[in-house]
Amino acid sequence: MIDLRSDTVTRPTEDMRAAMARADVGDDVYGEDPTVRELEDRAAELMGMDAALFVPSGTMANQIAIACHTQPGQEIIVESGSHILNVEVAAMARFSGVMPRAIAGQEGSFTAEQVETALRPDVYYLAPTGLVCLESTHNAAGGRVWPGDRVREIIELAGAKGVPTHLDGARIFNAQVATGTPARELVAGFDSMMFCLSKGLGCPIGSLLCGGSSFIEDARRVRKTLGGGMRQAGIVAAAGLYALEHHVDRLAEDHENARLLATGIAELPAVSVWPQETNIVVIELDGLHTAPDLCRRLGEQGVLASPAAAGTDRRRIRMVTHLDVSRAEMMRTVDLLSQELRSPAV
Ligand code: TLP
Repeated sequence: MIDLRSDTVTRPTEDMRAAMARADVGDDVYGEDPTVRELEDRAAELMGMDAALFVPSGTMANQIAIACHTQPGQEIIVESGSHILNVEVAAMARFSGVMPRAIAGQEGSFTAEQVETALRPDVYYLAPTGLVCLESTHNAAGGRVWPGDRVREIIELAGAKGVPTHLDGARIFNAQVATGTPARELVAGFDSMMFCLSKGLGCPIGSLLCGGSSFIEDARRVRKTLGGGMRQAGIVAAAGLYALEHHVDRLAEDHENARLLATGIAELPAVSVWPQETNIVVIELDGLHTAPDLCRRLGEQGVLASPAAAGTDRRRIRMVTHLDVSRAEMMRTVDLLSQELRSPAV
């Protein structure tokens, strides 16, 4: 099976498993797991932030950040296609009592002027803006990297208004590799950020929430509230340390495989391919085919893909490259797509 549904589908390599088996562990709820501490210190250092917290998932990392930065009854600014808004089960409403104010971006990013308009003035009958969230790379926009100048202008504007900023950097290392800019520069100025180990980095579990020391102290309390305090978590943290050492630079191969796919099918009839920058390829179907049908037909022939926007889109397919797919498998996928798109839909 060539599984391109997501970069979350990877399985730990033999070397990663060996590192996990060797991990020195303790009870992390007592703060006694040396491997978790090492991972948190490494994450904070890589992001140029004071501290970091190891959490089970990207969703939990984002939701802890929202809970720590905001008060119930506030609004948070998000992009309309963002993961926080669309694929986190309305958790911001359930756990933090905040509402989203969505800005429609272009290719996943918006401007400081758009933020200026979305920020609520200090009027008693309006919900105050409690947080601005960006996402880079932007998943639903096809793995696009937020332009650095836009990020800086928004951070400056939010700072001037006293509104904190959070980055959903689930795939920040894809952004690092694509731009050649170290992650710590891409995230400079944000009050908090999170990145995932369980996507392109190939770990089985885990994300890191990074920020200032007192923010991370609060975050530790909220993590426990959500049931995210883990015990001998060093077993999985060891996979994270291994991945940060061995699986970052190789993301370039995933980007190259995505490029092969995107360019290989660009000229086919009945499709257009979104601009590809990292490891996500979005194929827009403009003919007779629908995304669920095409995904089913590809699946029957050994290639798994999903309709875009977490399965809700009937016209777009998302294919994601990762360390468990090879260049040869990408060529096979291009061949199969060529056959399917040239034949009439059934
Ligand atoms: N994304 C998953 C699905 O939920 C769509 C995927 O397959 O891409 N932020 C971003 C930008 C993400 O893409 C994801 C996961 C998350 C947060 C949440 O991470 P997890 O799945 O660890 O909760």
